Amino acid sequence: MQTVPNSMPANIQIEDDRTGLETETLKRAFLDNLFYIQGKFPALATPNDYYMALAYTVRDRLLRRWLSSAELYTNSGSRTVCYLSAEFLMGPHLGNNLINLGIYNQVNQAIEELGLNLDELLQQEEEPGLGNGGLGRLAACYLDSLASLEIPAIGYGIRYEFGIFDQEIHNGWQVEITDKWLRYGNPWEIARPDWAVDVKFGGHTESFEDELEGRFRVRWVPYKVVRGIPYDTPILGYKVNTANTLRLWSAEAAESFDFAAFNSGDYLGAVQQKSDSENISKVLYPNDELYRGKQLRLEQQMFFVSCSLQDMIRIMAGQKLPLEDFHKKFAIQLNDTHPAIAVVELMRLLMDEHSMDWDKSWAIVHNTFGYTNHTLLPEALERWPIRLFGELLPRHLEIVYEINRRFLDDVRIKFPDDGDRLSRLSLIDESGEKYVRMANLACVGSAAINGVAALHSELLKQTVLKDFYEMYPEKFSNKTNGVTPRRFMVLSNPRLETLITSKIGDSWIKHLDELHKLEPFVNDPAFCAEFRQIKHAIKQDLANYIKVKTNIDVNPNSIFDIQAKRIHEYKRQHLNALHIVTLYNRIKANPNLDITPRTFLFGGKAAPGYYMAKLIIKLINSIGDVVNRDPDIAGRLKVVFLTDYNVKFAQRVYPAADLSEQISTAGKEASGTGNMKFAMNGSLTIGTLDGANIEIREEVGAENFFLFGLSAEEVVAKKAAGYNPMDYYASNPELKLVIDRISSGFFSSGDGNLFKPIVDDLLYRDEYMLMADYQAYIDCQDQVDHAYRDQDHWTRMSILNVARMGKFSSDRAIREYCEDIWKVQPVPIELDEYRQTQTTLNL
Ligand code: HTE
Repeated sequence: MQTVPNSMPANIQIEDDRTGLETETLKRAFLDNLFYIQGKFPALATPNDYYMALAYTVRDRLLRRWLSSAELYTNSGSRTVCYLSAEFLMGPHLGNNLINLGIYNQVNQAIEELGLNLDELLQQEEEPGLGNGGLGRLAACYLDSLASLEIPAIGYGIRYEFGIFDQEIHNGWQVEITDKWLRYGNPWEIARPDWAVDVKFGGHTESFEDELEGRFRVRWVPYKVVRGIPYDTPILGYKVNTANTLRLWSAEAAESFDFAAFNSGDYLGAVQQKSDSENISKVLYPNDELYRGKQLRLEQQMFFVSCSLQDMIRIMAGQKLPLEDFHKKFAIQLNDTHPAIAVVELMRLLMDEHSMDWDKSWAIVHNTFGYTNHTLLPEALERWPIRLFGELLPRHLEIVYEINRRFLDDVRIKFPDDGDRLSRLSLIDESGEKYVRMANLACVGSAAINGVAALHSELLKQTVLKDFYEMYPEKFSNKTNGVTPRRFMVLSNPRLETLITSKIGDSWIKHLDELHKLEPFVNDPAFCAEFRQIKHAIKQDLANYIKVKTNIDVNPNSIFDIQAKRIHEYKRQHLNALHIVTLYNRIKANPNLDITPRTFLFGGKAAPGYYMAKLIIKLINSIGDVVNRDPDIAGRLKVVFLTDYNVKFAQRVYPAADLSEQISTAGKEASGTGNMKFAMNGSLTIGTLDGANIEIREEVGAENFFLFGLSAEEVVAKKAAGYNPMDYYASNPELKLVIDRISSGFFSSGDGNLFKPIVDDLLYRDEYMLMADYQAYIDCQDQVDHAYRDQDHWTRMSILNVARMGKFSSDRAIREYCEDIWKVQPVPIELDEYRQTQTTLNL
């Protein structure tokens, strides 16, 4: 394969093994990587070896784009977006890179000719699960859109050694298994140890007079220093040459041994210090929307923020840009408050490490940051006890106090004699034990503040950030979330992609609004039939997968009714469970009931310490155990818990849904993004007026959306009027029967205590108002049942959902951020040819 056959004409060129896209070249490159990188020949190669060989083959084809992007950004000093996020839930890279490079079909062909199967190789990839849920996945979608729109951008985060845990279900209960995603190596990252930076923690501060300027300065004498090593992953845009960087920091000891401790004989103490340092990037905290004031978490935040800011300063120095222009070079977005310490750390770096004065530093800092809020839930609000904060970050506490002093002076001028307002706005909570309020810090330190859906942004202004809205109304805007159609349509649903493209061409993939061109096809019976066949085939695939994984038979002609998201009381998976029990009771009472067969699918992880969420998982599995084998049900209802739901699994699930459950208590789900992924794959939504559901319904049309339940305003009013969930139990016989069935131990082998915490909560507290929404939900589900019987009409609604979801592309969201907040322009990349010809270094 390495030599030119004699028969080949002399003018034929051999393609470069690292870049060529001909089938023969791809095959040669694949075998070359198998041999020289994996060190295997085919007879010994495992499926993982084949995956790795293919991953390197694809990575090679990315590198010229990546280096050309880096080179142009370096030479042109282009304005750059820095997306700071404690989570990036990237999902598998291989398939996405094949799509964005536009070489899926060529590679598929080459792999087939080698006697292998591309789908099987794709399944080998262990996904980097470096996030919990929507917030982390949003960061990943935004990186895809930034690159696709040719915007210079860097994603900064933490290279957790253990990402979100793998979920197993034992006897119906969730069991957490550590996620060893790096076990077989990660072909997508390149370590850059020469760009390592040091981060200080603890110790004390000393003031001194600057010898040159005679100015008051502060020196921080830390207790420990941790080194951050950057690991870079290329983020290729869709069919462009732009390849941006995801830069994740891994923590190491600053020196491999503490020599002082070592020489004094404390060998184990020295090793201990080393492993303490490495602990910082060891594990992702698996709580979604639940704040826990753990010191290690604050260390993680400070660690990646300081590494990232120092990296930006290094980049500016490399480009010979003056530090005074920091805010012109970089727009930094804070993904919730997890990186909000950046406001303080940038002040410190500019003042203490680069001898800038306060006013100049502050002018830069508060023009650099934007802050995105992702939740209104009070339990998610980050606030660090002053003592912990001051012990870990003594210099930062001083700076926080000074920012606060100056800020509160401004507040006094705008709102004289309003002490309550001052204490609400203060960066320090002084109502009891003292805390640093991170949302307040983010608001003061940012030029722009946004929520993630229209309702959420309005509620922010009326509730948790009301005082900040009154202080700085001009900072506030809405940026409704979006998701990338490359991963969540093209990659995950190739059959639908092919059908759509055959009708309207492929430019919808970059301009999702063009899906509108599908609307006329709702009147084309052949199109509708094909659309319906595709949905059915995908459901059959998922049914096969479920059979293999769980040995449960599910009927692909039944309604696939899916709720896939983190398990949370506010998301109300247990309301869905009440519906299942309602239908079960109806069939038990009337075995001949005329009911549309349904398969209830649940997927999602519970935070390991969230007892109620774990009990909800057990409840769903327990109901499933009874319903699935009750002969009276005769297969009309099936309940399946999809174990270990993650991005890879999600890509199978969204395309297979008929009905998408978006049933949070109104006002609680900031946006949701799964709701978008389902709808753009032709699933109909049953949902409340919450988050982005409202905007989805506006787009797809009320007649193509199953709406139920209290509005956010009604929820608040009902609470204020004195909500008593027991009233609903007492007055609604069908609801009473459902609750009694669960309490009786019917689903728990007679154990009437097992689900008592759920039942008691519903009857006596019901914070999330399941009881109030129950009847409306059941009525709406009955409408779904009837609607599904008219398959022509259902298909029509489904097609219109796809056709009208264009707004929810992350490209639209990112364009809005670029125009309103970041003020950045595209920088198109020309592919630099030098790699193939250059044989000397032009230094
Ligand atoms: C919202 C979800 C929204 C998504 O962000 C969420 N917010 C968090 N997690 C989410 O999925 C969050 C996690 C930890 C701390 C604070 C917030 O719940 C992206 O779609 O509605 O904006």
